[in-house]
Amino acid sequence: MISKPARTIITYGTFDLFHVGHVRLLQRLADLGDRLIVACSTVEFNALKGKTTAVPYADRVEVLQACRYVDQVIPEETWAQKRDDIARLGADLFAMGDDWAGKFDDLRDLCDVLYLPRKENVSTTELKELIQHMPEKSSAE
Ligand code: C2G
Repeated sequence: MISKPARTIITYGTFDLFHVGHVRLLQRLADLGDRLIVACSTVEFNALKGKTTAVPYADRVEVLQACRYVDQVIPEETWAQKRDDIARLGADLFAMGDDWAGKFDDLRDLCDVLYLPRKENVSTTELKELIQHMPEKSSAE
């Protein structure tokens, strides 16, 4: 019986303050293939994106590695590495949340490209806002 070749999926992101929006995306991506690779943005690359992170890079990598849907985590250090990553890792599908819709269509000569609807009402930015305005102690205490 000839087994069908494993379908490899790759996605990129900061994954700061790992939350259910990230989980849902990774879960849906894992359902689309056999191997999910996540490229996690380094602190230096986030600086290029104009982003600061609350969680250190090594911790964001460890959290992603602990996620049941993720098979491999690699560093994301440049915008341009995607083409090399896709070729080197044999990715069949590049996918992101749809806040990036259209931004990576140039990769379509290398692999399928998919943008999935973001999970509503949760983002790292919103979490940071919430945390900053939380009372020190709950009124019940
Ligand atoms: N995401 C989502 N739903 C949310 C929040 C995020 O589906 N509520 C998705 C984003 O669309 C992205 C992934 O989760 O595909 C990671 O989000 P970020 O950590 O914010 O990644 P970002 O800073 O957008 O970096 O080269 C690509 C960049 O590195 C993407």
